[in-house]
Amino acid sequence: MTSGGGSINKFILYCPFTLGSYTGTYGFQYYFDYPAVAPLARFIMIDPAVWMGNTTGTRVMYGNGSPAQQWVAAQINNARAIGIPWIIVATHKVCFSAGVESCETGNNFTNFLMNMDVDLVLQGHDHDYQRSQQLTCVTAETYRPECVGNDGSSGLYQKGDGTMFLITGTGGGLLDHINATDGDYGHFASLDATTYGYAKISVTANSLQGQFIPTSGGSFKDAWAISSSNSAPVWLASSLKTSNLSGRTLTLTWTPALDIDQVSSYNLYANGSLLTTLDGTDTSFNVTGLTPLAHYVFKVQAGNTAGLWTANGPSTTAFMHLRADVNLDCKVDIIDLVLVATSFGARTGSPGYKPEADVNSDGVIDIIDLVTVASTFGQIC
Ligand SMILES: [Ca+2]
Ligand SMILES: [Ca+2]
Repeated sequence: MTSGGGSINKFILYCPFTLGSYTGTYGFQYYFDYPAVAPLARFIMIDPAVWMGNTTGTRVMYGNGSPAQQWVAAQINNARAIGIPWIIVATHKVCFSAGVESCETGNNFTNFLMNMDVDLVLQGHDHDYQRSQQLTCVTAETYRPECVGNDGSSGLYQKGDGTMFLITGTGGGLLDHINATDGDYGHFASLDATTYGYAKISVTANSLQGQFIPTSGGSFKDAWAISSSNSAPVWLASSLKTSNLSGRTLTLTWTPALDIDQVSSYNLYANGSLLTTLDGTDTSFNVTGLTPLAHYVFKVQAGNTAGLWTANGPSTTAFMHLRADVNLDCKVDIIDLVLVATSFGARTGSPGYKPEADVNSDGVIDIIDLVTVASTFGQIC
């Protein structure tokens, strides 16, 4: 049925639809709502510019006035009428791209999707990864600053500021390349052609959150979110780390959360109990009064001026002890010094290696570990 590549009929045969029910013709032009009950997103899966035979004349056209474009409009309007918050359209081919492919789906159809306020367009064809700005208009191969609703540089977009296009052609065929001199290049906030992987997208009533998950080739990552104005802050590529660990104290440091308006507060938790509430500009805190030789799970959540809080903030664990207290008796003394000396020279995997005597955890018990014990000699928890 198609030329120049794979057969959609084989795809249909070996990848049957498993997400409940759909409307239309699977593999060609159809839609489904997710989740099936009380749906949050409508996925409209269509085939603009895909060949149905062996000549360009068999391409499926979605240009202005075409029945195919009218079908898409009807499904978008219907989704809005029944209260589905997110509209996601998927096409195999692309229009604007900084990869190797040209505008096949058409400027008219691409502008139609923007005029219909589609939130997200998922695409392939180009063997690379490209996350666009939020755009309200496009002319392929031309950078048009007046079309930019949100440039996507922070990773956080606001729902309604334009349509975001996500090309994830990073599975299957060999990766191609990104062309930084392409006329469309400026309309993308994140691009890569070094890493195979897939896009993971989570949907709630107030936000779409996406990640590029690398699987092989390189280590490229990406994270983004589209939030509505009544959304909690979001954590993109977030982390919470500990440092300066001692028997009763440590320092927590986190990457900032993002908010359409502003992050106004952070809540820190230890083993599920609120430790403290901090200002939204803070990104670290010295925790005191902890229990020596106890294990902790620390977590941070972000709140905004509307009083909405994240629930998926980053977390980390810590075991409270003096760094050089090898035998964990809450004292750094001659016993610890002897334990390090006894294992001196041992490396990971060798018989004499004792991880607890490798004070700096670098895989070898050496002078650095000995000096660490000596320099903190006499400390107690
Ligand atoms: Ca000790
Ligand atoms: Ca060491």
